[in-house]
Amino acid sequence: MSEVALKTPTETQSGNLLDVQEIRAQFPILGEIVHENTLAYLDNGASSQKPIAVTETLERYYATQHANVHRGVHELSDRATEAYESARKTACKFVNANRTEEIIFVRGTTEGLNLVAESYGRWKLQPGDEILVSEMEHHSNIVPWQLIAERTGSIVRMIPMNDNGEIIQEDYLNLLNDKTQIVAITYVANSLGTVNPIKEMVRMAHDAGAVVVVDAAQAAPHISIDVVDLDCDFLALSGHKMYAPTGIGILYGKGELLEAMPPYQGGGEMIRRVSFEGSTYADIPHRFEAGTPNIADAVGFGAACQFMWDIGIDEIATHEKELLDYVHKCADRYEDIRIYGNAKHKAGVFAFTLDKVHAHDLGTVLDRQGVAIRVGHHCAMPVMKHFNVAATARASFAVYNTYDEIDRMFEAINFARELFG
Ligand code: C6P
Repeated sequence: MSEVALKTPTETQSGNLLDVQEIRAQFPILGEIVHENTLAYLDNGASSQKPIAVTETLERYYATQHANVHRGVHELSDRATEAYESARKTACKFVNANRTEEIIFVRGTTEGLNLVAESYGRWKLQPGDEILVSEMEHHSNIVPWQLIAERTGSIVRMIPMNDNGEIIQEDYLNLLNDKTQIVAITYVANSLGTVNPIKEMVRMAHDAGAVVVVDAAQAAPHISIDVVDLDCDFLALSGHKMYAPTGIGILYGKGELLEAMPPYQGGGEMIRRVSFEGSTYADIPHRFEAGTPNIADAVGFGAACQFMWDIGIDEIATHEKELLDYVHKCADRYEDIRIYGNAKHKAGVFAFTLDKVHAHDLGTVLDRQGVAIRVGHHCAMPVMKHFNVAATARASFAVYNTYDEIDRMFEAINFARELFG
């Protein structure tokens, strides 16, 4: 154990811009007792908890506004349509898109990425074309590309990363060529926390004539997203990781691309005219929203964006950066902790293994102490392969987490060390 001077939690917190206790009071679930301990919820990368502002919005929506959207001539249908379309405007502002039509409500990042692969990919890809996907992607940003590659005769190529968990930019540049049609990259890697230089990577892809699809699932809770500044062509994110309900997310696409793309699914809402001679399709965004959408959770998504704005996304990022610095400093004291993901720019995630204790055993011991983390391959098997490990433990942070919870995690790790050591 090396000597590292740690800031005490109190000192660190006093320097904070946030009143974390006041924020915690907005999340009743954080007071839950788990195995006779107060919950320390450090599994936000999997899904964050929901503030009262979001749950009350859902209750109000169902109590006073609900009907189907875009269909009825009655007052409630108007209210529901107004609430749903107003959520789209909020989502548009959240990613700083130019036009609300560029925002498609989807179930989450997975559906957003599949939509792009199925619609844009099926339309554009020819045999021999190449799709570049980084080694640190979540399976959601690998498998849809493999599926469409199989059907179109195109090829998925991996952009490698180094042992710090950073994309090797030289290799990326070398892989780009005139056959590259699509580059699919994550903004923040869920298994490592790496923040990728998206703007620069988009510029390089565009120089090669490729479009860029950004997986922003782990970025949206931590980083202010600006699709105009990034100049990405598509960007997908999940509401449930950024304080919104489950089952809702957004896909941003550049208007001129979405307008030219074929529909993804057929059904109500997405058509202009239907006949047995053939059908024509609605304008964007409705062309890509077949069937009754997830109205209530879209409205909840809008409330979650407002929740984050009320705190300030930069303030959230600063607080989480302090937590991340703190957890790294704590871990440095132990020689038996190996950290995965030492990129220069990181957000939200601390992934590690403990010598002599399997990640799953560690997760179970921590759970008995009330500390919730995630263990496993994190749907990023290529990352596990890179580091030659079957599973890691991962603590992932949200705005309501505290230094005290990190201390509790290390106390629980000490306990596991004693049990298994
Ligand atoms: N990662 C995690 O614990 P969905 O399931 O569609 O909301 O998100 C999929 C997804 C896509 N990309 C990244 C970078 C992600 O982290 C995730 C979800 C969770 O890390 C569940 S595996």
